[in-house]
Amino acid sequence: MKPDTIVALASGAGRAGVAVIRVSGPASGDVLRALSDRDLPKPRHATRMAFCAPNSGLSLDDGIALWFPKPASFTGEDVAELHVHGGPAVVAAIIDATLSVSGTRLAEPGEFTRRAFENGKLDLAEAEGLADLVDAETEAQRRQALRQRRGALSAVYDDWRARLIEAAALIEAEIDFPDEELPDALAQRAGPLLASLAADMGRHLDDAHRGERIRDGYRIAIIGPPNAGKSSLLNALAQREAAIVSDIPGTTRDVVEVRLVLAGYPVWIADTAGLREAADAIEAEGVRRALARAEEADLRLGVVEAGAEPPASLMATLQPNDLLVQTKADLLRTSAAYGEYGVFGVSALTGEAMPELLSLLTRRVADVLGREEAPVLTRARHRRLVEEARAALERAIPMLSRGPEFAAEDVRVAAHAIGRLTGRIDVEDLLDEIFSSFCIGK
Ligand SMILES: Nc1nc2c(ncn2[C@@H]2O[C@H](COP(=O)(O)OP(=O)(O)OP(=O)(O)O)[C@@H](O)[C@H]2O)c(=O)[nH]1
Ligand SMILES: [Mg+2]
Repeated sequence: MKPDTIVALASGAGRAGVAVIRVSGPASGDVLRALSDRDLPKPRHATRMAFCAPNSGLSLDDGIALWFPKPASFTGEDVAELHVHGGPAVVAAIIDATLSVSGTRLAEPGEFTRRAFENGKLDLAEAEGLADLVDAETEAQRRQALRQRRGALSAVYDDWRARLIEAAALIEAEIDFPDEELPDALAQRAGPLLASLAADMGRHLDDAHRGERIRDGYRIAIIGPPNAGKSSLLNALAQREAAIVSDIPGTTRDVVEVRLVLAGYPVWIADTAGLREAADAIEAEGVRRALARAEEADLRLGVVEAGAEPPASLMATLQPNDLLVQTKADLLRTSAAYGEYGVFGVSALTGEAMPELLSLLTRRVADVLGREEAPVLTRARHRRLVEEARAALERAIPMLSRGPEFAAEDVRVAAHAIGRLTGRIDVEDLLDEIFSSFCIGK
């Protein structure tokens, strides 16, 4: 069956100098002819065009048309791009005109990218990289997304898959021809192959969630007793009144999050409820959320008032390499050191030592996220599948010595998980979920 020809505004919605309307599918050429009343433009050459309504001949706008005959197009189908003036009325009129051509309809979210995937123009990891590139707001996000879009992550996964297939072939050969004198014992050949793969996967997983943090943000949680000045500290870091400050202990109940960009990396700083025996059920829920957020965070910023001892509940929540700060340094001149946590005296009120605290946080974030090395896991979906593959290999390796048939199934499970990463195999169930979350093609 001939696929529908899909139409969408490819540039951002709203008023703009230029808007780009993209058309993909077998009727794309008909759309260009119907709107311009002339032959198709030369492929991939910007061609000036007067666009008019197909039925009435009414003039709609002057612009540029681009014609990408299949397969050399983004989707692999015939694609037309109409560059018109970016006013909402112009865009609406041009889209209406394209939809009057038979076989066309509006695209679903992500549908252009989905067609590109289905026509083998990009694999799933590359498509995710493209979606991230469109969403990238910081320099680090842009670099990471571009690498993934260009296939750096896919190359890693494809290499693993090829090695798994090689190991599976060795194992299957031994199952199929058990009596043949194979040159090496199976365990000797497939064993090291699988072990080195499991080690590579382990290294890939053991990355402090760097790729996911660059994509979704590094998470810092501010925790400490009530009235310590946590909300004031958040506001000072954010340079706006994000959280309510008052001298009543127990003011903050919900987790209040602010997004910052430090050293080019996205960072979420969360202010939380003060840790204490709660006075009521709502505060108890606030404390529960505070502890949960602290646990999830990449870094906890413990806060105590200058001169006060940090309570046991706070010290129990802090982990090695976390930071402890004394607030309200303007009230007191002494500064104590608390064991392994370097203590910092700051004042949200006067701004004292705030630049130092900010640069310390910036260094922390850059140290963790800033190592430019091999392509990294960027999504929980990838982590899940790589973990699944590694677990299968770890089951398979010791089984090899018992016989090939004991290891074969788990090696297949591992290859299957890795194949799903790039969408080489069996991802029908994932596609709707993945592509509907893409904002391109909307
Ligand atoms: N002098 C001085 N007062 C401060 C400073 N930071 C906060 N305060 C005051 O301390 C009180 C408590 O501040 P908050 O920021 O609301 O404290 P909190 O830790 O968020 O408190 P809860 O939300 O109740 O847990 C307020 O009256 C603030 O004005 C500071 O650096 N210097
Ligand atoms: Mg507060």
